[in-house]
Amino acid sequence: MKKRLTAAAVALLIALVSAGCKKESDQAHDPRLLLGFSQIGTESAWRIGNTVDIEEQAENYGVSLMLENANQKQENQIAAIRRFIAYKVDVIAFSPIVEDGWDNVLAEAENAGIPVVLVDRDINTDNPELITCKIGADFYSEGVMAGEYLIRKADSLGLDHINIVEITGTANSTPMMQRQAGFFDTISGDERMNVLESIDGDFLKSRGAECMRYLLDTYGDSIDAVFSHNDEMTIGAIPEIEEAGYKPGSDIIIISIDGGQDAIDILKEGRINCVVECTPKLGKALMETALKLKSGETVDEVIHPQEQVFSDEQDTSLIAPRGY
Ligand code: GYE
Repeated sequence: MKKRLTAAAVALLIALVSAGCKKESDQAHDPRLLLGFSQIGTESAWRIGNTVDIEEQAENYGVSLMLENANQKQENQIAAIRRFIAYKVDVIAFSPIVEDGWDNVLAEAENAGIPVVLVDRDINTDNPELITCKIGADFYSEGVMAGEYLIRKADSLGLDHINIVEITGTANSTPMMQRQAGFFDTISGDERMNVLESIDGDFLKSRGAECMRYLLDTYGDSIDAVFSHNDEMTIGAIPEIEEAGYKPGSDIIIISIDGGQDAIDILKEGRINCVVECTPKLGKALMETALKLKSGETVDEVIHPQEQVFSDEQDTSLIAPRGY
């Protein structure tokens, strides 16, 4: 009897201990998807809007987000991706500041069995298998839309010659290369269009101002149009044009890309003529893709958001608040 009671007590003890252990380990294991995201930096309203959207959508979808800001440096992005691998995240996402130089770190992610999603920008690689999905705008089409607007504007003003200056985004970045290619391909068939110079403004407001000052000093009166690859550089350039004694929007045609609230407000004032939209709201598609990857579902290789053109051809007072 004594022996049987002892055995029952031991069995009960084992059951209690193992139930306790199970509970503890359940608590330690977070069933939520763990997503590592390396953001480029904070260079523009677009970028800040993109970060906020990704944070909000992670919250909405119950995704646990490890967010790292690279402060405009590729080496910081590479280090962040290595930390995500060491941390064994479920999915890695990043917005590559430039296209080249990612193969080694992405091979490390592949060896660790972690899928990688590109957000916003693209990379240049000999091994496209390193990337499972690309979520971002069609930058070439944005350049085309900017060029088409300029052609329509030349038609409506009856201009027979347009001297253009281009302030470009970060060299070797996807939006810089594709916006330029789309724009050039569109205007090159039009004999009225002449590009005086393309200059690197690095997507920064301060550089936009510096570039514009230089362009005005160099070409003065002969500038008819500015094509700027983002709102920040446009917003930097406009006061320089005004200080030099010209009216942006009438003396000089101003075309921008992004469509943040500040640029839209300037469009409404008539000091910008055209803003091609580039939406930073990529968070929903990112969360849905990451969740599918975690559960082993197939995902779309490329996801492009829908984009539009805002310009002085429409009633700009009807443009809804932009949210970034
Ligand atoms: O246009 C610019 C930003 O990659 C689409 O980067 C993005 C660009 C955007 O800083 O404002």
